[in-house]
Amino acid sequence: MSVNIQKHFNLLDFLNLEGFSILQNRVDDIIRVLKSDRNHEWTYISNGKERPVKVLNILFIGQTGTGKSTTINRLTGGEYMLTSDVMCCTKEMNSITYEIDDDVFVCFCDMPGLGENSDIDRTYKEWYDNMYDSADCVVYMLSADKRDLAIDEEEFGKLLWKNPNKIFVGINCIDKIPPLSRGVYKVPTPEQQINIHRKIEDVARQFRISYYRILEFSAMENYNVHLLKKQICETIIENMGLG
Ligand SMILES: Nc1nc2c(ncn2[C@@H]2O[C@H](COP(=O)(O)OP(=O)(O)OP(=O)(O)O)[C@@H](O)[C@H]2O)c(=O)[nH]1
Ligand SMILES: [Mg+2]
Repeated sequence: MSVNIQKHFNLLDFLNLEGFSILQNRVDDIIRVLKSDRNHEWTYISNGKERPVKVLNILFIGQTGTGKSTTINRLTGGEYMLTSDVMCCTKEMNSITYEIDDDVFVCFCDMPGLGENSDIDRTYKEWYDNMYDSADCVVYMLSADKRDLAIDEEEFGKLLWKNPNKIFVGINCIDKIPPLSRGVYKVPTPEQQINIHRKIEDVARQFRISYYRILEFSAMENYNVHLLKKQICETIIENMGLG
C-alpha cells in the first residue's frame, strides 16, 4: 500500500477534529474499518467495496481511574466513551475513528485500565502488548494524585523497550495535585505548579525518561489539552520517521 502520509497528514486539520466525519466502530455498522492480519494494513469497507487505507492509531493505556476515557472525550469533543466516578469502567477496547483525509483515518483507542485484580490485569497487559505494535502513538496515563506507580513503572518499561519512539506519559488530573484551593481558581495555582514540577521530576526518574516525554494536563479543567494534541501529533510524526 502506498499512501503519501506527508501529503495527507495535516497537523492543523488534526488539531481541529470537529469538522471531520466520524465512524463508530460497531460490528453492525454498514461502514466498517477492518484491520488485516498482515503488516497492520487496514481495509476500508463501504457499500460492499474495499480499499486499502492508512489508519493512525492513538492508544490510551494506564491504571483504572486515570481518566483515559474522559481524555478521549475531551480531545474529540464528544461523549463517546463511558466514564465512571467510582468503578473500574472500561472493560473492553473501544474506539472512535475519524476520516481526516482521503484514505487516511485517525483512531482513538480507549483501553481498559490496570489495577482491578491481577488476573484481569494479565489479560489487559496482553491487549496492551498486542495493540502497541500497531499503534502510532501511545499515551500512558497517570493521575497526578496517585503515588503507587509500581505497576506503571513495570508496564511502561516493557513497552518502551519494544519501541521508545511511540510512547509518552500523560499526567492527568493535575487539578487534584495539592495544595487544593477552595472556591473559584485557575488551574494550576502557583503553589500547585511547584508540586507538578516535583511530580514530573519524580516520574522522569522512576520511568527513566526525559521531561519532554511527560506532559501534565487536566482533561476535566481543559488545561494543556491543546498541548496534548500537539504532543500526539509530534509523536505520530516521530514514529513515522518524518520528524
Ligand atoms: N479532577 C479530575 N477528575 C478527572 C479528570 N479526568 C478524569 N477525571 C475523573 O476521573 C474519574 C475516572 O475517569 P475515567 O475517564 O472513567 O477513567 P479511566 O482511566 O477511563 O478508567 P477505566 O475505564 O476504569 O480504566 C471520573 O470521575 C472522571 O470524571 C481530571 O482531569 N480532573
Ligand atoms: Mg475508561
